[in-house]
Amino acid sequence: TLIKNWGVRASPLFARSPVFRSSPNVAKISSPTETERCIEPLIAVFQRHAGRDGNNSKLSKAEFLIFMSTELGAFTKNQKDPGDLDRMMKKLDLDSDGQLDFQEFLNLIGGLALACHDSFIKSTSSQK
Ligand SMILES: [Ca+2]
Repeated sequence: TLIKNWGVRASPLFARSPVFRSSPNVAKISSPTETERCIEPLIAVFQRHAGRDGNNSKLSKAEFLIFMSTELGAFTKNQKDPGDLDRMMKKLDLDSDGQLDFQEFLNLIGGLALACHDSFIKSTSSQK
């Protein structure tokens, strides 16, 4: 399957990660690329926040709210209605299990990256 193939392609990336590099069977490996380096902190921050309740594979609603206020404070501050974060969580929770797994979390990160990219494009095109 596609996901399986992706896993195979992603494995050298994990081998380069400092977390996995300590493994004795991993021989000398070149340093990670800029893109590869971007992925690891995303996993780390997700696991750190998701792990508050002992299960680091899913963000509960309480963990999501802490994540939003500590990691995305500038964004959260702009949300005038406190119900906005509730609605955001509901929208991100695609399987409606009340928690965000890493894939659902990535939709949030991807959405934010897209919004940043769009505003960057707008600001650079208006400079011309
Ligand atoms: Ca979910």
